[in-house]
Amino acid sequence: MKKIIGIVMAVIMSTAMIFDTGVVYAFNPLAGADKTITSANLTDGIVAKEQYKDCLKLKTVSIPLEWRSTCYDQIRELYEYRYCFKKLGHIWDRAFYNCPNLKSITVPEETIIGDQALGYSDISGSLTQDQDFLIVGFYNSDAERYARENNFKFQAYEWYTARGLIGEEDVWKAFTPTRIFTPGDVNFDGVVTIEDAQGALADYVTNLSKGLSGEPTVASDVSGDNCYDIEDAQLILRYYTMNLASEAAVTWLDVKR
Ligand SMILES: [Ca+2]
Ligand SMILES: [Ca+2]
Repeated sequence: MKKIIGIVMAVIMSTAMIFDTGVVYAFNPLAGADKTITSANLTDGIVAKEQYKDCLKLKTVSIPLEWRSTCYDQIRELYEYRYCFKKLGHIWDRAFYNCPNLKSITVPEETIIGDQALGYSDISGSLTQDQDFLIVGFYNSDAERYARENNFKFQAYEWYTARGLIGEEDVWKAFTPTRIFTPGDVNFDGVVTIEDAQGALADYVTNLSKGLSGEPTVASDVSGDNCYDIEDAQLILRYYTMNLASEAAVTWLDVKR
């Protein structure tokens, strides 16, 4: 059994390397990070308020994965293993403010995200939002809440169970990324168009007639109030028409101002 466990762990750890390519930086969180870094590996349990603020060259942020052996399943008579991200309790307010080269971050299930912690900048002199910023996280997590309320793209991770890939007795759990949710793209074709505004309106009418509530996702709940209703349809239409009329890209922040 030990040998099998070792093989399973080796395979998973090699997979984990995909997520763990950053450079480890040791620092005092209260002093903030070195502003010249290009990558960071979050190992300290939290990211302090404004810790990476103004790290203009920062491109990649990774969070180590670690093995957690979960249990021996008495009924199925097999071991179940799971690997998870290292615990990261908080990414505090404006932790990655003014990091224009950081385009994506993967966030553990339990991490709480503070105000303007990700995807915001005032380098241009006024508050702006990186509309292409991608948050990778888990359904029903605070990362999803932050992406929904702030209109950032969101890619969900889902757990899956694999069995018998290495040893017949072993089960291991891992996660795999699913679709990317783009704010306002309710028909999931990758862009926000008039069809999304029409679709959102149609969803609202259908749900109203059936006495149902629409499902508030990162794509559908662009107002960020945890409801999918007429307000979202109106905002999607406004986002589409404002972008149509403007030469420069109009962000959700602009639309909601
Ligand atoms: Ca669309
Ligand atoms: Ca809404």
